[in-house]
Amino acid sequence: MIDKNSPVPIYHQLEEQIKSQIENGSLEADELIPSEREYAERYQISRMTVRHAINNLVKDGFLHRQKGKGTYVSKQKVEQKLQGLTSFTEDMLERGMTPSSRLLSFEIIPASQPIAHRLGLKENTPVYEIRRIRLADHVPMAVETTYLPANLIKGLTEDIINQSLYKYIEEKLTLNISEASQEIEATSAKDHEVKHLQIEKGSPVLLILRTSYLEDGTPFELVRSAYRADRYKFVHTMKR
Ligand code: 16G
Repeated sequence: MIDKNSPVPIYHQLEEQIKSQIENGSLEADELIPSEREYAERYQISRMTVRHAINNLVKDGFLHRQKGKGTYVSKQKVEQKLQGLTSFTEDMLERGMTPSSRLLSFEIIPASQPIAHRLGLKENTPVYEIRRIRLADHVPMAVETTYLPANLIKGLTEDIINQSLYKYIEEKLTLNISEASQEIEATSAKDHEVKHLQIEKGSPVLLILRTSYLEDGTPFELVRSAYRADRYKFVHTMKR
């Protein structure tokens, strides 16, 4: 409840209260929250204070406004742990979500200099270029472009790519995926990402560039993924 004698500002107390209602499920995703007037009456506080709290929750992505309708609870972000090298399919299954892909293009191309360099290949060596939208419970989460040396990751088909690339590499090709190095950068979505991720122009995306290696140290993939920043966050634990 709200404690008017507390040194904690009232707007902040209300913010925390709404946040815990979202966390414990008493306010669900896509639910319309009470109006400013209702909150003001319920807690005997000013509408300005309510607005302050709600504005902050909108800014932090817990709530969103719909013109002429009201303020709704946003879908909470998918948390992706940065420990462990996992595939998109594994990540989503672990969360109880259904992974799927929409293939945008799939071809073999000669590797450009920067791609060849990162994959430890000679320029123009044939590589698969795979562009797919990755979805969780049918909601687009990321646009991913993957480059794989064609004479190492053999026999790829659309069917395989529509399921799990890592599963194919490990189970069918019996290659041991070992480690990856990754860069994460914040940018605003490019036009094609806006379209494929169904987000608004200028929305933030998390850009990930990953090079992954087999057990013997051979680089086997170079991936550029653009994740929706409104639905995804990366978490990791640090030991000292
Ligand atoms: C993830 C990986 C990507 C990998 C893919 C395989 C990141 C940033 N990227 O999306 O490197 O190729 O999983 O997924 O996590 P799949 O086995 O489901 O095809």
